[in-house]
Amino acid sequence: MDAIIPAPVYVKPVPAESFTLTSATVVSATGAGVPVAEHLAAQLDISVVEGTGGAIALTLDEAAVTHPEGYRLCVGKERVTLAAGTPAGLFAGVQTLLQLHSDRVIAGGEVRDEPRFAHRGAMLDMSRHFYTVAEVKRFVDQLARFKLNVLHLHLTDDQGWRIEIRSWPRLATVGGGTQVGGGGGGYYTQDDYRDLVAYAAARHITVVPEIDVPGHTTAALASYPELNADGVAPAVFTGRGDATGFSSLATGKEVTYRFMGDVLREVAALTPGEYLHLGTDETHATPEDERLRFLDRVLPMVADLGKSVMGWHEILRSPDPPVSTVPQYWGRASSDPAMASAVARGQRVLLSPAHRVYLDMKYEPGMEIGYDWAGCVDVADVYGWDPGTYMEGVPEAAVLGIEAPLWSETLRSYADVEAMAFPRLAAVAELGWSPRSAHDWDSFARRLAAYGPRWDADGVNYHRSAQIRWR
Ligand code: TNX
Repeated sequence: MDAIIPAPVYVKPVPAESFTLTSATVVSATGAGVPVAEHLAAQLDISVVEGTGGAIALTLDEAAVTHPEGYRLCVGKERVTLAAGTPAGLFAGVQTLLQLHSDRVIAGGEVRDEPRFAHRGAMLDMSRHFYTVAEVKRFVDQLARFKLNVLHLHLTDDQGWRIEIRSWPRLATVGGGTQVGGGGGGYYTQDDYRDLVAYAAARHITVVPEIDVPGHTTAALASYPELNADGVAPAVFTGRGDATGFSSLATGKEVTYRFMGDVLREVAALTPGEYLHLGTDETHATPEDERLRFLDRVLPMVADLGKSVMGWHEILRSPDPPVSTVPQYWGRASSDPAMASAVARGQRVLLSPAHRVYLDMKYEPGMEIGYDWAGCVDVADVYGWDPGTYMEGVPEAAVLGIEAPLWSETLRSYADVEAMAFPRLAAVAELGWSPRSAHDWDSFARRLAAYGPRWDADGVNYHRSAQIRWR
């Protein structure tokens, strides 16, 4: 009961009331609760009945909670009851229940819980190194355990275009043909992507696809000469691109807008979530006046598709973006006038300060993988800030949430993804979910150490940070 990550709002352990699973234990649910019950049943190797009579009973009841993702969990000797107002709330409660379970015993007591921020995300960069659908699903499974609810996919960059666009097929077949270091590469067909989105949705995780424009576009430029200002396609790019921001779509050509319209339409049609991410970072190769004109034409395309825009915080350098536009702050300053004025005009923001949550930074000097341009970022650095007070002029109510990006230039395999993501994402999850009053490094470090065996059991290649006393 006292080891849950992220820490719940309220926990009352009653060890004498622990519940023991037997071969007869069933989980019950009705209506939209049934898929959540099935998820739990698969994890505990028990069965589901429709109705209200299971020894483990899941109930949809809006009156039981004060937040759409909230839940109440009571574990007694005879019965386990979990109530929430939505399937997402039940799913969050199920994650808590699973953390209370060990060796067929569910620790007794009561939990009441709800999230602090709406957006609790991680980003995977499959452009610099490609990850298979199976690998991304594995990652999704691990996000779900910590109540993370957004997966941002960095689908395009200089080194690779990773999503099939039927009206521009060479993007995937040419632009997706390689990656950092050469060879390899790959792309998701539209069916692959749909499958991934559905898999995430079943775990109450929303996919935010990123099409990074107008810079970071060599893969597109190599696929179609007409997208280049000089009409000549460059070679595909397999370097790390440490001097980033060297490519640009031809923002002065009409074909570029036909391209953007087609790509955004196809991606929007595949994406149930509210947001499309347009990147817009490091556009050093795009003249600023052309960049503004480009955004002035492209932002309304997203609105016309019924979606809202996310972008790296450089998106704030655009003429009057819709108030729904969410800038993702990746700087290291605690004050940025553009962010404060965005908030003043009603925009909400996503926080990803690089020295706190960039998962491609090394944990400590001397690691083989990772960058250190934002410094080394060990678990205590990830844990040691408050998104609600981090930025001047950005009060907690303006913070949509936090997100930890994992850029892939230096990564060699999916095993490296796990080492960089875990345990740091557990700290991100606690910052995103738990009330500030629960924030306590010593408690978190102890709970994290206790979590290690669960990662071992899942076969997760987590990094044994020296800051934690792993068992
Ligand atoms: C900066 S953060 C980038 C990425 C790189 C990353 C490496 C951002 C919006 N752009 O293109 O992969 O640094 O840490």
